[in-house]
Amino acid sequence: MSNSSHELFHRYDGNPIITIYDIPYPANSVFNCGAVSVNGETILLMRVEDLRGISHLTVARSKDGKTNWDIDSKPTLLPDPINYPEEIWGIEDPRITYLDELKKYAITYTAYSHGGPLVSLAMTEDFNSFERIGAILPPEDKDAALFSKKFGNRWAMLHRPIISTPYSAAHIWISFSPDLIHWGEHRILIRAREGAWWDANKIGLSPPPIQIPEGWLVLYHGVKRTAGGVIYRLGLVLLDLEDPTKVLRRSDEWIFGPREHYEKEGDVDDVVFPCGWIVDGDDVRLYYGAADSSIALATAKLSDLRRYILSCPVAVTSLRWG
Ligand code: BMA
Repeated sequence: MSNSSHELFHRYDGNPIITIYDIPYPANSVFNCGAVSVNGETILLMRVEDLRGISHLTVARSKDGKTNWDIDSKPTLLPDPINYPEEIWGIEDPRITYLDELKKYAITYTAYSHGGPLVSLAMTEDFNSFERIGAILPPEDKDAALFSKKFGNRWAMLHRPIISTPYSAAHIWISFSPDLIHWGEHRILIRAREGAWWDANKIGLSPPPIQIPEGWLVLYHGVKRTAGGVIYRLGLVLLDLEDPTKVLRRSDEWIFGPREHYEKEGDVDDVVFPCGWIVDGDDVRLYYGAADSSIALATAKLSDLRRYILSCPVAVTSLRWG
């Protein structure tokens, strides 16, 4: 029942829910994961970094989405650099969107190529077998997720080209496609702020946008550069339901940021990095990588998120090309 950004998400008491000690084979870390509910079972598609520093994806399943995780005994989806050379340095940070029209789950993930990170796509019906579509956006680009339905006859995707120079910043873009493979109509959608803001200079999409009666709810991360390193925090945006190129609202304050020890200390300190959230009635479960070292859970009420985003300022900046 809160209008305060500080109380929207509550950390689960049993955090972190999955650590490297839960992975049944040798690896360095487990963190950023996509999340979906399939027939009432929670499925996490987790980024696992191996002992070479190269990441792959592994599935974890749980009945209640909190405990008793059943983790695949070996990597579920390995990079395939023979057939997909852009995966030479691993696959990372999956976001999962169910496409009702195709009756398939679309997984957008980062492939780490010789040319830098880029956006790749794979499809699955069961999280056992996967159909790779391959690279869909060239480097440098990451933090991509699909909307769950078409607008007119085109799919839409949010993503973050990195193109950051002394004169430009890393913003969230939107692009459209007739077939999920060929993407165009690229435009800047949500701009990084400037100066001392928590989301100055570099932002990126976190989990896929979710449809609510008021529009599309977007959770994004802002990366603040400080003398002590960077801090990853989260904010909310509302996009128009019919026309997602329109930003309606944006939170000024971050709504969630590193606070507990497992978020503040790890392979990369001060990071909360969600790639998945599951809506179950009025309950929202947010699964996030903590300090690039473990997976944690925070919960919120969808009604509180809706009330909060509608209390946020109307977006005033020009949406097209800054
Ligand atoms: C981002 C991504 C994430 C990672 C974060 C913090 O650029 O690479 O996978 O969690 O940095 O290191």
